[in-house]
Amino acid sequence: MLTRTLNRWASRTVAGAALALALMSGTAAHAFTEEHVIILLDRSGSMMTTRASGQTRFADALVRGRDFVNMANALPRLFAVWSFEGASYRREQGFQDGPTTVATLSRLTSGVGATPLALAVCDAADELLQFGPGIDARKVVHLISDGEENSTPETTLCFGPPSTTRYPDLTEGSWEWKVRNMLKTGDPLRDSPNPFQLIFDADVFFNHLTLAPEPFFLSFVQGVTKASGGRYTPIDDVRPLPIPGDTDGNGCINSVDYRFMLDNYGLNVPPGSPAADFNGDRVIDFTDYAIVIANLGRGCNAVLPPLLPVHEVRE
Ligand SMILES: [Ca+2]
Ligand SMILES: [Ca+2]
Repeated sequence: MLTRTLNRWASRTVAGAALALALMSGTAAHAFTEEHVIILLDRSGSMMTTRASGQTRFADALVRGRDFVNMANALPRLFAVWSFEGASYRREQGFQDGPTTVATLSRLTSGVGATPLALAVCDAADELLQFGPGIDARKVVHLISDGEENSTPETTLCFGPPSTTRYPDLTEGSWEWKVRNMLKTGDPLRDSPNPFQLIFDADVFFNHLTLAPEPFFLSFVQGVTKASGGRYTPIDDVRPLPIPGDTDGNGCINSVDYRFMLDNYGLNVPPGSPAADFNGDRVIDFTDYAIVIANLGRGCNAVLPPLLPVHEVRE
């Protein structure tokens, strides 16, 4: 299997070179006609941790996934859904439209195993690079996870020891170095000064009391999402789940959020506030307007349940 994988990597070098030329010509950046996304959902055992809201991380991860799919977007999108747990990942759904994806996300259940995060991210990146040749698509790995890599098989290309140094100075050969390279160049063993070929989004559930996942992991995810033009959303177990359109983070989408978005309307970020740029494309425009309108009223009239102690599951 490794040999086959290696051959596939080698054969892609030509395609990678062609894409690099397209990027350097300066045409690809503004020529996107579609967006292709793989939603990468962590099913490892620790996702059964109960958050202060009373929901498990996994249940809230599904809400985040559905909110992401339902969010207004400037480009038409196709989504695939993969989940990972134990020693591998599952393709839950191939590239489909939004409603199909929401239905898929609603039927998933959590597992009990460890976290093959590096394997899942690298193979999702590989699949995205090969999907839809000839389409100028923005390609996005959208990770929803609580964990650090700990079970990628040794026989796979993105296996490696943890980096001993913090992002951006990643140890050569570490799994973080390979994942970063893969998202950047399509080759886990090759870095490049050129822009990332793929965008990396990450929702990361964490516990600020136990500092899990560890700060090295969070700074890695934050660094790579930012460098690739993606979005990083840390989700503390004791805080309400973020809702698209919430400019002040109080868990309720109301006229305050609407007015704040209008005050920033038409601006690039900066000087516009990133809090009003709900889709993270560095401009506050009709897409952000549509997002706040679609979510108006969410979380506002609820009598919030008392916060429960977090019941952490380690895996
Ligand atoms: Ca609000
Ligand atoms: Ca925006």
